Amino acid sequence: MTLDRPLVIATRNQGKISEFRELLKDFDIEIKSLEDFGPLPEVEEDGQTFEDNAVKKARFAARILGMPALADDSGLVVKALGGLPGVHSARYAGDSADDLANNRKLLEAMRGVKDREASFVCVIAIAVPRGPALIYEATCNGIIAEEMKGSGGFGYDPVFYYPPLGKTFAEMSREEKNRVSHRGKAMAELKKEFDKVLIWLRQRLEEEPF
Ligand code: ITT
Repeated sequence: MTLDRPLVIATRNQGKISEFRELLKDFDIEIKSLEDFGPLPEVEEDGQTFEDNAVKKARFAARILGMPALADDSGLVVKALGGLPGVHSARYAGDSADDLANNRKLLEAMRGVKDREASFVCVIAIAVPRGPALIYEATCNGIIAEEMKGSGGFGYDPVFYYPPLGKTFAEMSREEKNRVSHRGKAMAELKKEFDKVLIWLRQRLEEEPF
C-alpha cells in the first residue's frame, strides 16, 4: 500500500522531524516536512487543547500544500503547576523562547517543589484539505528532574526523568526514547493501523481532488 503523493510532516521542529522519519521508515511512502517547502504562512496555534492544535496544523498544511499531512501537538503537563506548561510548552518562557530558556524557567518554577510528577502528551492528527481528521493520542509519565541532564533529544528532554529506565529522555538514544515516549506510543497505535490509514487517505484524496 502506498500513496501517489508525499505525506507531509507538518512541522519545522527538527527533533520531531527526525523522530517521525525514524518511526515511519518501514513504510513505502515519501515523507516530506515543512522544511522542504521554503517559506509558508504560519498557522496560529491558539487552540485550547492539544487535539485542537494538532488538527489545525495538519489541516492547514494539507490545504496550502494540497497533500495529506500529519501534525503533532505535544507538550509537558506538570501536576504541581496546575498542568502548565501544557499547550503553551513551546512558548513557556516567551514567544521567542528556546529550549534552554524553557527548561530554565521550568526548573525555577519547580525549585523546592516536592511533587514532581509530570506527563508528556502527544496528539497526532492526520488530515487531507477538507473533512474529518484522524487522531492518535498518548502520554508518558515521568518526574521533573532537579537539573538538566543529557544532550540528546530536544525540548524538555533534559529535565524529564523516566523512572523505569533510570535516566532522562535526553540521556536516551532515539530508538530508546521512541520505544517509551508519548510520541512513540501514539505512533505505535498509528503504525498498527497504517495500512488502513493509507486506504482512508487514498479514498479521501480521490473524493476531493485538489
Ligand atoms: P510544531 O508546532 O511545528 O510541530 P513546536 O516545537 O512548536 O513545533 P508544539 O507546538 O507541539 O511544537 O510544542 C511542543 C513543545 O513541547 C516543544 O517545543 C517541546 O518543547 C515540548 N515537547 C514536545 N514533545 C517533546 C519531546 O518528545 N521531548 C521534549 N520536549 C517535547
